[in-house]
Amino acid sequence: MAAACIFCKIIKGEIPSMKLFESDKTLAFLDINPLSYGHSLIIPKHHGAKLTDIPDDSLLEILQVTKKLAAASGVENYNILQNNGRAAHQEVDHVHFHMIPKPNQEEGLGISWPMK
Ligand code: D5M
Repeated sequence: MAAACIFCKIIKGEIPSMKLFESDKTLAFLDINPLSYGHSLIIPKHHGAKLTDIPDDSLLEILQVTKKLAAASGVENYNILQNNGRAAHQEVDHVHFHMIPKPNQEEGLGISWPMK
């Protein structure tokens, strides 16, 4: 944990979030500035700024959770995005994966949160 890190504060419950999933290694919650309805962030509880700072088992669980999150929400079209470094538009220095739904007319907006 890093005392000044906003995502560590979310993990510790010191600032609020819309939690979707939590395990001992992983937390998923809604992005505060969504690019689309259901835009969520999946993060390791282990603090690290860059992808290379995160243990492989934690990265594996993040992808498993991301997959389940998309399936549980009924979203078939989505982007997974993970930014490293300022030049790559990383704003928060705690590794996070964006899951950004791309709803279309066929899917509608029948997204069910939180993930069950
Ligand atoms: O994306 C950082 C993302 O983090 C950006 O989409 C906003 C989001 N964010 C920042 N603060 C919060 C809180 N407090 N709750 C939820 N989401 C938050 P990056 O890839 O670093 O550009």
